[in-house]
Amino acid sequence: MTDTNVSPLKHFVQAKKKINAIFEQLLAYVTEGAGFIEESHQNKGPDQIATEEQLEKLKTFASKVGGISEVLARRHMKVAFFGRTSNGKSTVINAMLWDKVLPSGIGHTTNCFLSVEGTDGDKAYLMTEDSEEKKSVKTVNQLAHALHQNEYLDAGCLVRVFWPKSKCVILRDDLVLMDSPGTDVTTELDTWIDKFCLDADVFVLVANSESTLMQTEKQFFHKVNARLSKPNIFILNNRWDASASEPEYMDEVRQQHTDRCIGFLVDELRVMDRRQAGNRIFFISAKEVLNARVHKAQGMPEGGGALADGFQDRLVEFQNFERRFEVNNLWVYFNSLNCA
Ligand SMILES: Nc1nc2c(ncn2[C@@H]2O[C@H](COP(=O)(O)OP(=O)(O)OP(=O)(O)O)[C@@H](O)[C@H]2O)c(=O)[nH]1
Ligand SMILES: [Mg+2]
Repeated sequence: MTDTNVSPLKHFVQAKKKINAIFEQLLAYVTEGAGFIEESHQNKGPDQIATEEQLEKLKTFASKVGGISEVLARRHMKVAFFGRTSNGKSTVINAMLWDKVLPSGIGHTTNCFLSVEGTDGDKAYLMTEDSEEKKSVKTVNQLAHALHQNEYLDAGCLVRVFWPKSKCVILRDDLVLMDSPGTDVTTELDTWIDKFCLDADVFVLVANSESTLMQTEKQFFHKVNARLSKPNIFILNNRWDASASEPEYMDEVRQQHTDRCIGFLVDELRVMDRRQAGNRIFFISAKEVLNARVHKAQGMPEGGGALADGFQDRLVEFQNFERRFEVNNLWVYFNSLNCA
């Protein structure tokens, strides 16, 4: 499993629980205090302990504390993954979850929005927008089957997958990961953005390192950028294992991709500066990481088969992405509290 002992998100979850408890107590004290003073006012006797003005202040204070504790308790971190079909969005999410949770690959093209969030129970289930029913899922195949069976599903609808927190460390951290159909399969980009993106905290563009960033992918982010002020974006150049077959071009290709991604984030979207952009671009192989993690979870050696050259470097790069991502999420969280 992931190294949770040092995970910043783990500290965050503990801190969040403590803060919640403190605010709940504070709210109880303030509400009780305000109630007590109000009662003494209603009696209009000589034993009034505060002025009308002080009572009003106390009530305002109580409603502020109530508002803050509500935001604190409710806050989820929603991360949305986009990119052209087959770039590996579902595989990236599975790799982060250490398990084949979402269907991916041939015949398993994601045909609607799929969110994955934690449940305290020990059984996975899914919910569709059209019903309150919790439909059980045991395996990826079942999930894929359920998704294909459901004729009402189209690219614009959302299926929520609830996965046991006990099986997956990052879902304990109140994270919601959202998979999407490829940005090239529909022209409904505007509707998608309104429906699924306006409340996303982080966007991950899963690009294919075997080709360059496509216009459809860029266009999508231009539209997001027009609706949200400075969206928080990461770019994953996936399928980097392909570079192992042509090592002589690897550095050059990596530099080219990096320059283009930086140009996109800094000059085109203007969402960050060059220094920040350098920390937002990663070269990974989600498929390798997923396989390695599934093998490890089953107690088998990490590779479990022939590994392409440079596997360890790509694995470390994926871990670096996850670490940066966690730290970024903390930052987003505290920023959002400031605005609350
Ligand atoms: N070689 C290689 N193959 C990968 C990698 N990541 C994903 N794949 C493969 O690419 C295929 C498509 O991956 P998916 O994760 O289904 O891609 P997707 O972006 O979710 O595709 P859609 O749902 O159709 O939009 C699968 O067969 C994966 O095993 C990678 O890093 N390297
Ligand atoms: Mg997919």
